[in-house]
Amino acid sequence: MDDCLFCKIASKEIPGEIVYEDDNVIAIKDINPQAPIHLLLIPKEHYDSVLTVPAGNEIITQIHTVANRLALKFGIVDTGFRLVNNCGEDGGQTVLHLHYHLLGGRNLGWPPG
Ligand code: D5M
Repeated sequence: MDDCLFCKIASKEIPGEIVYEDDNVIAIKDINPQAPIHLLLIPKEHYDSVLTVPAGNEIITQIHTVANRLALKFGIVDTGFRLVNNCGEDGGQTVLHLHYHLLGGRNLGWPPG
């Protein structure tokens, strides 16, 4: 997409603090971290949200696999972590390119705000 922040980060048109990359997924540090570890897992292909991922598409599984690897790499497997997808306005989605937040490194409250 032409005017999409995360498309531009994925294509390196604008910088992001990249911590992981493969053919389909990029992970960056969140610019406004809500926990000691706060990463964004972003598919390189543009989807507005989880609602527009076609049935049978593997990207969600791939993102979960990357999340597990990064949780290990960032040392938050033993203490626990949270993988969050915000969808739509009430869900708190502000960037209209599918992404998951990987949060850890502190005790995360429940329910979320
Ligand atoms: O999450 C969108 C997230 O994207 C939010 O936590 C801030 C983060 N953000 C916004 N711009 C940037 C850049 N340039 N680098 C890294 N992180 C960024 P949402 O679920 O849509 O509210």
